[in-house]
Amino acid sequence: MGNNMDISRPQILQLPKIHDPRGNLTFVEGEGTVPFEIKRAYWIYDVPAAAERGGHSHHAMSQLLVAVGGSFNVNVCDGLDWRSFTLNRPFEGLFIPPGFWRTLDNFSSGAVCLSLVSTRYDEADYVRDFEEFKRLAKANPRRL
Ligand code: T46
Repeated sequence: MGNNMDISRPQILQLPKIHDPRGNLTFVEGEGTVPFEIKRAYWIYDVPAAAERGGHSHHAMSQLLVAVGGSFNVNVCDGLDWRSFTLNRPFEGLFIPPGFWRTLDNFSSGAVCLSLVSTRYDEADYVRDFEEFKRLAKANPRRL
């Protein structure tokens, strides 16, 4: 992780990759690799091709999303603008700080989305209403 990383913006992080003729290996090691302490991991899989996940923002949670298999898109909104990231490399992660709406779609067959996050699961941390999200984003602007 670069020391001059702007942790207020979503961005792709290059993760360590150990090349090996037996197969490659990537790891994440605490705050040395991601800009937050990892408190939880979950993964999303068996997603039908037309399905969409996400559709919310978080008050406090930071996360790193990795396509450990296959590919999918992550569409991020700051309340005004949208930006889409295609995740398809197991050695890249999309860092998303709090305060950004996200949807995930266009999952390939067999895609697996690993999510490393900074908080324990807490439904109160979710903003699941897009109009409420836009009101919050206007009051506390964040930029893509
Ligand atoms: C996010 C995107 C990328 C739990 O009980 N524990 C957990 O750690 C999680 C993540 C979910 N759940 C329960 C809550 C719901 O009853 O699992 C159910 C599905 O969760 P949700 O509809 O929030 O799933 P997604 O794929 O829309 O969103 C998830 C994360 O919740 C979210 O933080 O950023 O993946």
